[in-house]
Amino acid sequence: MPKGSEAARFDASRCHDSPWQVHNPSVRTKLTQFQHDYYETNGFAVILGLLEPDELEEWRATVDEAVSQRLSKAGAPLQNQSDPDSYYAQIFTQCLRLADSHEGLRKLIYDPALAEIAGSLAKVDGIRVWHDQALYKPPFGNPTAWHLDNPYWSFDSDRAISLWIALDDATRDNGCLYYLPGTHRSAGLGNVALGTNQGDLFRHYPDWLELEPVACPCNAGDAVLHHGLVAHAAGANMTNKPRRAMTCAYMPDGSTFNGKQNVLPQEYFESLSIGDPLDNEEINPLLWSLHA
Ligand SMILES: O=C(O)CCC(=O)C(=O)O
Ligand SMILES: [Fe+2]
Repeated sequence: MPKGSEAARFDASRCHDSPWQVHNPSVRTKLTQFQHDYYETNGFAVILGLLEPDELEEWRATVDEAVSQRLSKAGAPLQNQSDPDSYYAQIFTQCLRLADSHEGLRKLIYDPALAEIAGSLAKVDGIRVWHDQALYKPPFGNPTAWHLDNPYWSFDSDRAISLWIALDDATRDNGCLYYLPGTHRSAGLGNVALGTNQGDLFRHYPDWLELEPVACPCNAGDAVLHHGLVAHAAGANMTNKPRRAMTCAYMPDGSTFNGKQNVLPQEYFESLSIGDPLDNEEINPLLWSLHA
């Protein structure tokens, strides 16, 4: 069981016996005990080689197409490019819930194998999709400030989890992810909007200033999973090429409604009362269940 600062270091050793590496694509839903223990302790875990080269090509082509479609529709909701010159629009091109409108992407995102990976790492009985999102950091794009994910969303859980798949190599130069290990265990409701100050989150959590951030550089086709309450960020893109990533945020079946609208359609939002369980099969389908 990895412990303390030793556990926190992410060492992307790509040797054949690396505990982060997928060895056999047909059993990639079974992560190593090391990955499970590391996630429990630190709130994030890496899967090297999640996508095979031909799968990576399919993901790239499908996500690129879905993003172009979304951006080509004037005034389309669930994207952040209405003012492309704003600081926020230059952190990343963010397109949410692409699986709703792009069938090819829906097939990729609704893959029960991915949900099983998320559900087994999170140690829950059932996993529902919260939202997918493409996050393309543009050339010379702004950094992604330190933040937590779950406090943005409409349902609360201490076991929400996100899957972040690198479609390009993500490096310290172009905006790889960074984590503050173990913060999922001390996080509260305090959070920040993604703004121009990288460190605003630490106003809520001054004790976290003592923690050493862990960088997670990874290759295209690798994936990182993180707990909905672990503090994370991404660096600026100092290169002249985009850093593309496709993500899916998952919530445990039965997570509880907290009154925030976030990405919920108006009618469904208005029908909910605080404390209601996440159980809407149409909007947040159950993608994997331990007992299925
Ligand atoms: O890709 C990024 O820059 C940030 C990703 C992130 O915050 C997330 O996936 O929750
Ligand atoms: Fe995030």
